[in-house]
Amino acid sequence: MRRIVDRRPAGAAPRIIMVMAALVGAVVALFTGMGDALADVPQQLPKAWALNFQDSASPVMTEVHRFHNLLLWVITLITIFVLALLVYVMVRFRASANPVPSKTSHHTLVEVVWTVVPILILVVIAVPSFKLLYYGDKTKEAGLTIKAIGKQWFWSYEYPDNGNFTFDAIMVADKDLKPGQPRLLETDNTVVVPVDTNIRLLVTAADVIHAWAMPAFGVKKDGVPGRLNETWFRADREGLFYGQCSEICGAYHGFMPIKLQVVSKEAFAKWAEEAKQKFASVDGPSPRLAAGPAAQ
Ligand SMILES: [Cu+2]
Repeated sequence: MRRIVDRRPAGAAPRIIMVMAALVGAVVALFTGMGDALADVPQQLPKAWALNFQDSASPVMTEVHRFHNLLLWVITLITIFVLALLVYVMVRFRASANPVPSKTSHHTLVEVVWTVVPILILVVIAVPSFKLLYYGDKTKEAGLTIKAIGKQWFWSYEYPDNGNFTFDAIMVADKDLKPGQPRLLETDNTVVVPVDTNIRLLVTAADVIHAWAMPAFGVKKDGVPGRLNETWFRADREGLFYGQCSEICGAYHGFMPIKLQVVSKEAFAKWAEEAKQKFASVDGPSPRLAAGPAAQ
């Protein structure tokens, strides 16, 4: 089941109107810069009543899918086995068929089996589990580093490799949503990353514990005040992806979403250049201070 929803209008309008609309859109995009360049792209969103995880967009999530499928087999077989044993015992040893119950209390072979077999099952699970844990831990070759800082109740981002600019991403309120923007997931500023690039993600927090979670990338990392946690992802396609804070961090925990756009490497370079001008530098004075009387 594909979960990428193309929000472009369906082809019901006459062709000439569609062509004109496309032309106008292109001209508008040309003149308004990155704001519109970021619009009108495929979105990957959670769907009501959907089963299973979101489609994977990063190698770690692909491995999470694989590990989940292995566990699903293991748990299904164990459940069927236990259910079959229960049914067998209920029928075979029911009171009416066994007026005199057995007094058996030990059976060495059975006890060895029911100790050793679960250990073997756990070992079978542990090996890929630890491999996955270390795979998702950090990347040796990062093409880009991004720092996400959880705050009550929004995320701040820093791009140390691209001029060390920083910006906040605050949720867009329901009344301000534009058509096609998902409720509780849209933010005013977008985290932008290049496609097919290892992104080193550093996560921390300024006040309480938050967690930066992006289902399509298999990322869920706690942001702990005073600590710097690390993880990574590599988006395999362009588009808009959404996540949320996944640590109950206070009254507005549900209102600090993450909106991330994956773009081509060229588009990212262009965006980073513009962002360097548009956003404040981590090393520079705070724009709020600079604008106020205290800056004199
Ligand atoms: Cu939070």
